[in-house]
Amino acid sequence: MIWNESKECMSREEMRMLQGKRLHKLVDLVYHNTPFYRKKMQEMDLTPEDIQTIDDIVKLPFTTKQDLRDNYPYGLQAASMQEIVRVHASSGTTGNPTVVGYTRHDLEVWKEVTARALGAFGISRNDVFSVGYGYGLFTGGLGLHYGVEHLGATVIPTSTGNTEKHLHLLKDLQVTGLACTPSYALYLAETMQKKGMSKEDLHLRVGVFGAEPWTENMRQEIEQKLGLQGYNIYGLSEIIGPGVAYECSCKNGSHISEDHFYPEIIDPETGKVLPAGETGELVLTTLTKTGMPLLRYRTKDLTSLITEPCECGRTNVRITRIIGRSDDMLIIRGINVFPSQVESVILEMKEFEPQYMLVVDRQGNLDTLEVQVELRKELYTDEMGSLLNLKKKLADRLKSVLSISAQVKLMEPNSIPRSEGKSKRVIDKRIIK
Ligand code: DLL
Repeated sequence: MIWNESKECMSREEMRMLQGKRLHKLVDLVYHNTPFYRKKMQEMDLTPEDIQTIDDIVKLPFTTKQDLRDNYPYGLQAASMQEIVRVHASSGTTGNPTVVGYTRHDLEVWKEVTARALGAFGISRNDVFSVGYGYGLFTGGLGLHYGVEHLGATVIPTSTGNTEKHLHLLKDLQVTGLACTPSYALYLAETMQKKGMSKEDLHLRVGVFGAEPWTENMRQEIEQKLGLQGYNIYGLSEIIGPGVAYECSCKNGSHISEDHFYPEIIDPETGKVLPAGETGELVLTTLTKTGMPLLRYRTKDLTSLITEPCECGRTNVRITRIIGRSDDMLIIRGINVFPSQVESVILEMKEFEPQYMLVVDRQGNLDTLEVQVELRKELYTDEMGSLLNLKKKLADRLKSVLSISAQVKLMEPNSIPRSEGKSKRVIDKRIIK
C-alpha cells in the first residue's frame, strides 16, 4: 500500500521544485529565529535570498551533534516554548543529552512519515501492532505509536521491560505487527523457544526493525524464527525519530521521505558532496520542521544513495543499509573494521547464535581483536577436536573478510548479555586505558 502517493511517487522535477521552495522558506525561518544559524550565515556572507533552489543547499553550513551540545538545551530551537508541545532527548555516552523540541506541526509531519513507512511494510487497519520500543525520551516508542494510530491499525503500547509478558500479549491479543530493535527480536525468539512456544502459536506477519545497524543475514534469521516479513526503518531523534527512511516490499534500500528530509552524502573527511552510489556520511536537512529545524545535519551514519527508480513505484531516493557510524568504525592495526562485517560472517555459519561481542585491546604496540561468539545449544559439545576446528573455521573466514586476524572465543549458549534496546557489541579497552 502506498500511504501518500502524491508525495511518495512525485516526478523528480516536481520533487526538486518542492524541495527548493521549502529550503528557501526554512532558511528564512532559521535566519530570523535561530541566532546560531544567523551568526553562521553572516560569517559566510549568506542571506536567505542566496538560497533559491535545492542546488543552493551546498552553500549552507553543516550542523553537528557538538553544535547541539554546545547550545544545550534549547539553543537551536526556532520556535518559542509556547509553540513546543513535546520534547525528546537522546543520551550519548558522554556530555549533555541531545534535546529536541517538537511543535504541533512537527508531530503531524512525524506521524505522517511513520504512517508512510508502515503502509510500505503492508500494515493496514486490519493489523494489531505491538510497539516494543521504549516509551519515554527515546523516540522509538511514541514515534511508532502515533504512526500506527494515524494509519488506523490497532496499537498495543507494550514498550520494553518484560519479555515474557510481551510474548503473552503477542499470543493472546493476536498481534500481527511488531516493532523493536532487531537484536530484541532475536531475544524474543530465544525466549519463545525456552518457553516451549513456537512461531505457529503467534500470528505475526510483519516486523519493523531499526534503531541499530543490522544485516541481511540477521533479517533472514529473524524472519525464519518469528515467521514474519522483516523491514528496515531508519531515523534519528535530531531529525525527528523513526520514519526518516523505510523499506518497501522490494527490500532493497530505504526510501527517504524527501519532501521533509533532504539527503546528501559527503566524504566525512573533507565534507565534499559525493555522487549517488558512493558510500559516505549521510547529511540531512529538515525541510519542513518548525521546532528545531536543522540545516545539513551530519548524522555520522555511513551509507550511499540509490537514485534509480524502484519497482514499487515510489520515486523517492533510497539509502542502502547503514554499514555503521563513522564514530563506530574501529581502526584495528590501521584497518577499518565495522561490527556489521563480523556479524554477517557469524550469521552465515549455522554453528553460531547471532550473539557476539568484539573486544579490542592493545598488547605492547599491537591492537588485538577478540571475537566472542555463542555456540548453538544443539552443537554445544565438550569434544576438543570439533571445537578447535570450528574456531579455526571462523577465524579463517573472519580473516578473509576483515583482512586482519582475530582471536575467536567460543562462548556457552546464553552467556553474552542481551539488551531490550540498542545492543552493545563492542568493548574497546584501548579507550579505557
Ligand atoms: O534510534 C530512532 C529510531 C527508533 C529509528 C526506532 C528506528 C526505529 P536515536 O536514538 O537518535 O534514534 O539513534 C539514531 O541510530 O543515527 C543510526 O546510527 C542508528 N539507527 C537508527 N535506525 C537505524 C537503522 C533512533 N534502521 C541512530 N539501521 C542513527 C541502522 C540505525 N542504524
